[in-house]
Amino acid sequence: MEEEYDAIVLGTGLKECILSGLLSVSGKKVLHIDRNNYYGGESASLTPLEQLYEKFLGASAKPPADMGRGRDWNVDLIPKFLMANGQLVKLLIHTGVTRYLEFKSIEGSYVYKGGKVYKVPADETEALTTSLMGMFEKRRFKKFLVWVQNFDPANSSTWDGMDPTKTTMQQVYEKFGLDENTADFTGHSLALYRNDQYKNEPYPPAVAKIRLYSDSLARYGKSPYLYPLYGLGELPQGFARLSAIYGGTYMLDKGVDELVYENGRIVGVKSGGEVAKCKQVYCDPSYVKDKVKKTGQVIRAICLLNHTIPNTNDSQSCQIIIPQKQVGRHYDIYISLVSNTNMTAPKGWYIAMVSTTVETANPEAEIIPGLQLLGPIAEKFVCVSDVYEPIDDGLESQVFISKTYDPTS
Ligand SMILES: *[C@@H]1O[C@H](CO)[C@@H](O)[C@H](O)[C@H]1NC(C)=O
Ligand SMILES: *[C@@H]1O[C@H](CO)[C@@H](O)[C@H](O)[C@H]1NC(C)=O
Ligand SMILES: *[C@@H]1O[C@H](CO)[C@@H](O)[C@H](O)[C@H]1NC(C)=O
Ligand SMILES: CC(=O)N[C@H]1CO[C@H](CO)[C@@H](O)[C@@H]1O
Repeated sequence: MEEEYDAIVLGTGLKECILSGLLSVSGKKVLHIDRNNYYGGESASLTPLEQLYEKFLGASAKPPADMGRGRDWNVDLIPKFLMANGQLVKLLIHTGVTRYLEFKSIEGSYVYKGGKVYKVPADETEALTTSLMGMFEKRRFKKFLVWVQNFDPANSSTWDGMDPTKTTMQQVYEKFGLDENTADFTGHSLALYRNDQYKNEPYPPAVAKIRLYSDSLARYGKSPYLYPLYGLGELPQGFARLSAIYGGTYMLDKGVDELVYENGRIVGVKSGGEVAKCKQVYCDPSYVKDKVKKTGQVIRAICLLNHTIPNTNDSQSCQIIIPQKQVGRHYDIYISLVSNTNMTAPKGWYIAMVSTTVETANPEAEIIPGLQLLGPIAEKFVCVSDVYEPIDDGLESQVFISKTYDPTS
């Protein structure tokens, strides 16, 4: 380890692997280390199924025989869907990582209102046929969607008299006469905000997020979301391969003793008694406990089902968002479902995830509204994890730390 690296990346979570891929492509000399002997860190996909049982229920726990072959399962610890027209997909195409992966479209996008599950209406046709709203509200919502589609920050005649620098999103809802339920599903299941703060801010970012949703939907039809075959864990590996092609070095199963600083600035990483020199470090919070603060907790329940989720038109994969207000909370509850269509479970089996930001001392009770939508659950694995973020921006030390994954799907 005599040479000096431009950057050392610690941890092989998705964010870290994207970084090392991009750094390598831009000509930087990168060393990538992970203490685990597998890719993905906290966001790994576990396979075979036996690994999931061992992790949550102990070394002697075994899945029942009717769950099929263990290696037909790829269970994401932190499942995430990709917006078809979003930044990550653009990055995958731009870097050519799409060569190593195959994606499928998620079949449905749903939202919870007043105890029931509804398909999310995202274009003008769907707006007019949805049972989510009454007849007059549908027309107002359609007018709103048309305005969103035409909005151009550079052309004041598309503003409809609403100054983008001064008008809040709440005022936009009021201008179109949209009621609180419509605002609720627009903000949470189209714009994907996690709470209601955006309502008091100027509207252009919210409009851009709604546009992203409908443009993504327009690309594939059934939902705006994509998901890799064999699970999200394929993504970090795709970026790792990219990095390797451009000369990046990967070392798995290698512990990190400490980060070495001179005058408050990073100069190397010590591992196995040796120091590898570097100019920068990029890492997840678990490698730098002294430079992060805990900001909350996330609860996630991985649920194995032998059926699709009721009221989702038998969708083989889908997302359901439960907006906070619908169940008297501050943060939304997210449900995702993947299955055999995505090569993550044997035929006839489904993997659902229910997740949210913890708000009380009894997190398991908080996800009950989500669990109740799933129907009978064959097996449930629950985990509550701490959320960390860096205490500074890293410019001085040149140690750049990512945030823990949020509960969104
Ligand atoms: C501005 O928007 C109006 C209304 O949509 C449109 O007719 C006009 O062509 C646009 N002007 C420019 C310069 O894009
Ligand atoms: C699903 O599992 C339940 C038991 O949890 C069982 O009663 C039912 O028959 C199973 N359904 C199918 C389609 O296998
Ligand atoms: C339900 O799914 C079927 C088959 O995929 C599709 O033809 C139909 O339009 C869907 N119905 C609704 C209400 O989405
Ligand atoms: C690309 C791919 O492997 N698609 C499979 C997804 O699952 C469906 C349904 O089980 C299969 O028919 C496809 O071949």
